[in-house]
Amino acid sequence: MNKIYEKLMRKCISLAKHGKGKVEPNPCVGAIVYDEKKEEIISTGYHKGFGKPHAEVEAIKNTKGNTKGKTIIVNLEPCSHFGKTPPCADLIIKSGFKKVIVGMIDPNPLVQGKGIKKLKEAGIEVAENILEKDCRELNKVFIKNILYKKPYVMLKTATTLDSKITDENQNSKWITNELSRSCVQKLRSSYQAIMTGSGTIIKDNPQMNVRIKNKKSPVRIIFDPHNKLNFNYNVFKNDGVRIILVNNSNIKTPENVEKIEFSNFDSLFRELYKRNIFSIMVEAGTGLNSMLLKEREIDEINQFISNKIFGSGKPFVDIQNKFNIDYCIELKDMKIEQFEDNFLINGKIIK
Ligand code: AOF
Ligand code: ZN
Repeated sequence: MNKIYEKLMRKCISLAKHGKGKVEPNPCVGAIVYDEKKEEIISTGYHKGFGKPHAEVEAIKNTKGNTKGKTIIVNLEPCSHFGKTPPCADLIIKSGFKKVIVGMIDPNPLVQGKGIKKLKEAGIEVAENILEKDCRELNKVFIKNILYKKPYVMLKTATTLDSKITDENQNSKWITNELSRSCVQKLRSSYQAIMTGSGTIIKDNPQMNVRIKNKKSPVRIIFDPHNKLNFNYNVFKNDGVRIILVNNSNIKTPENVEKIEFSNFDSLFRELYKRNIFSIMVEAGTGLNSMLLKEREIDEINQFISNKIFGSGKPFVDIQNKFNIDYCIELKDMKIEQFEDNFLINGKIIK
């Protein structure tokens, strides 16, 4: 039976993904009503937008009352609280479901197991943690947001085999190949914001936009606490994209630029979350990368590795005298992908 549930959970995850970019800071959720006897799907639904009905409500509405004795599959534990909408667990009980298949527990402190408890107490059979890893991956941003009230932060870097991001003369163009670079564009479009430091802007004058048709460019967060930049750099161009400058001077910013003061990264990220920034991709140089890694503010790394060795130059991270083999940054769930002669290494930071 678990194989069928896994297949249906996979479908739930794809349904849930339709809500990406519209539900935040809520999770992406999909639901399927299934007839075990007939082995067929009766209806599907997903959470379509923030404040809108939950996935279960949508799927149940689409059954037109055919729910008695049926099974419902959801990638997130049905909620038990009154939020913008009433508890889904109550609706499931009232609808006469026999079984509920759940992908993962809702980390929201208002729910956290209470939905499942409610269902079980009503005599409903519950299967938990079906494809849990995939469900957690789908909602990694929501999990970070709800537990820490901070954005999910992914660091992307492109290095040589010896982990350099520039050569001795600070040249960093064309470290990785074209395929890797188009993957970076895709990655950028899947994050709400992109963050870089003044060093990178002075060196490369990047645009930090997404050059894929019909894809929105992310919010630009510019880390310049010591006011080294001026507003002529490409990143400040008024192209309709939100720009947030982290700067401690009292300079007057153009009207398209918001300003935040910097004291430490923990409060910076809390402030960004308060300003509705839920996920950030960091594309920066050694300085900002190192500070963020040292402060353990990074959740995930994507390191593109090229088929070159510089032998000298700047590494993507350099935290002198801080870490050693007994106290180092460790990653889990490591993955690798190949782009011709380049590789992409991906992993999550163990906190
Ligand atoms: C579900 N199914 O489809 C979603 C859930 O403000 P509300 O009422 O929309 O509640 C938001 C919270 O409900 C959210 O933080 C998460 O815990 C849960 N989201 N739960 O059963 C859904 N989107
Ligand atoms: Zn709900």
